[in-house]
Amino acid sequence: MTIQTVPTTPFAGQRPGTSGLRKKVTEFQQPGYLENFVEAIFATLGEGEGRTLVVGGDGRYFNREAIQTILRMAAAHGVARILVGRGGILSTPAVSCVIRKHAAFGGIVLSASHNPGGPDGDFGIKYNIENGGPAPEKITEAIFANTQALTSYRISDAGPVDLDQVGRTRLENMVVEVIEPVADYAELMARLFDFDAIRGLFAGGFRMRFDAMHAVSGPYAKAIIEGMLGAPAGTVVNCDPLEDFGGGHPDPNPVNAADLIAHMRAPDAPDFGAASDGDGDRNMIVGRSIDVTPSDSLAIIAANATVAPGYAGGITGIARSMPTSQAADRVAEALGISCFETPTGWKYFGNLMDANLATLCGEESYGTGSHHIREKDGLWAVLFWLNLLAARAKSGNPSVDEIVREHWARFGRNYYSRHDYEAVDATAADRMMSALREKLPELAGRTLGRFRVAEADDFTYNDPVDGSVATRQGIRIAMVDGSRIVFRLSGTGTEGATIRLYLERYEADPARHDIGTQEALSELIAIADNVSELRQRTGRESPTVIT
Ligand code: VG1
Ligand code: CO
Repeated sequence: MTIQTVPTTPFAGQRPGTSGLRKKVTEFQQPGYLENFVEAIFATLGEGEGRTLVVGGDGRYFNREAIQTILRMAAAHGVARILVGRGGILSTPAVSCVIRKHAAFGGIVLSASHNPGGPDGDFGIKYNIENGGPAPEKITEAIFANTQALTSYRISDAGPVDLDQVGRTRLENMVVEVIEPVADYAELMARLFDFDAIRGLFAGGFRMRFDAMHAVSGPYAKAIIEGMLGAPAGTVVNCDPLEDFGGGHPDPNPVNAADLIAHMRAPDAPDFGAASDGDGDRNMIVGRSIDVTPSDSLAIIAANATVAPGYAGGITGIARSMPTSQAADRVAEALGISCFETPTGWKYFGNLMDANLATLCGEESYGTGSHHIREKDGLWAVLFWLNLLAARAKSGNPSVDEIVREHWARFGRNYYSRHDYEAVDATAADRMMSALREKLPELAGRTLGRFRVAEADDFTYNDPVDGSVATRQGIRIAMVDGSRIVFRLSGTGTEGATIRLYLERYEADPARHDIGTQEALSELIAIADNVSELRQRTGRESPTVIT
């Protein structure tokens, strides 16, 4: 066993995006590609003999190979102890949980989340810091700078480590501890939610369908929902993580989880439907007639937070990403707490939670979470809804649809939709964004259709905790009546550019809460196209995906 120093040259394009470095598997398979990025992580962390790290992934194709490489490189960089999920499996929220619980120095998450997997699919790698959250921009930028300056990487020639046996082994001087992926996470969930009440709900015949989409939340959902909460076997479906997610797109939205939606609309539909994504940090909540928007889910969780034991003392604040609807802002106002607006990506929530300024956080992209960890957490959101339904069961027959309708009746409804234009020509997308940026100064005060523009800008975030500034985080056109049009380019795609158009309109009147979402937003959709010339510039007639 020796530690080798292997000469290398930089690869272009290793700048982490919204959530780590995501590329085609074939790109990661190039000799030195993964090694360079991991070397850049260690170079950024600096010397630190004696540290504990955590590593795990969503089980997608290349996960096991990548973990063996990372273990051999960690051993070569003086890491004292590394915790790795059995089979190389750890959901993103579980990594965050394990880092915090075991006071690790940080962790490496292997996932491309909602992007498809398999030999022709995507792979990804992300570094999380000691609070359990994604590294902030100053660290990801330092990692990128290091990828461009490398001349060699260090790696042990020992191994491979048996990832399938729980227990301790050694690689060089480093202790490798293979842990049960679900244990620490399940223990945390049991402390946050009223498991007795949820058990009672299932015992009373309440039926649920959890679609794990052949991805990493399967083992977690099965152990907790069927194992600990007593839901009947078969409640959790598609629960074995597959290297290619069964050929599907592990993204829990009504388009990609169409099978779940079909089950929820069938005559014998269960009471409650839920799904999660590739790495288990996203969630979708589905009732018998309503697919709950993630923005509404955040607002509803906030309005009802105290039903769950973990939040019985109330919440200090809410944070949402800028494109997420303003439904949560109304709840924050009613509760007399702050609502923060951050750029897209969970890394911006970490400081707010560390400073206890925000308890709950959410994104329109099916991401919800709280300060229990520092990642969004799919199963957590599902357990919150189960806890809420169990609490409501005490005073009648609970239903997701009723809870949503009651919420709209009290706070008004924020009609909301996201239109994605995927794999668009990158130059055309950049030109569209630049042209929009140039138009911004003249938009304020203008009348567009029946809307008047209150404000138009390219979102800048000033972090209230560390004073850091993030610029160019998305173009917002805010109307006087609270409606909004937002444009962003995705930072997680691996092909061309993905344009995201976010649309929102507020409706206070309960008599008008039953309009189809696209219909309710149709005027804004037309205005968005006019202002941006999106169709003309991209040659696309319609979005690739509407959620
Ligand atoms: C997308 C979502 C964003 C989310 C990110 C990571 O980013 O819009 O809200 O935080 O994915 O989610 P982008 O830059 O493509 O819009 V996950 O579940 O893929 O880690
Ligand atoms: Co994810």
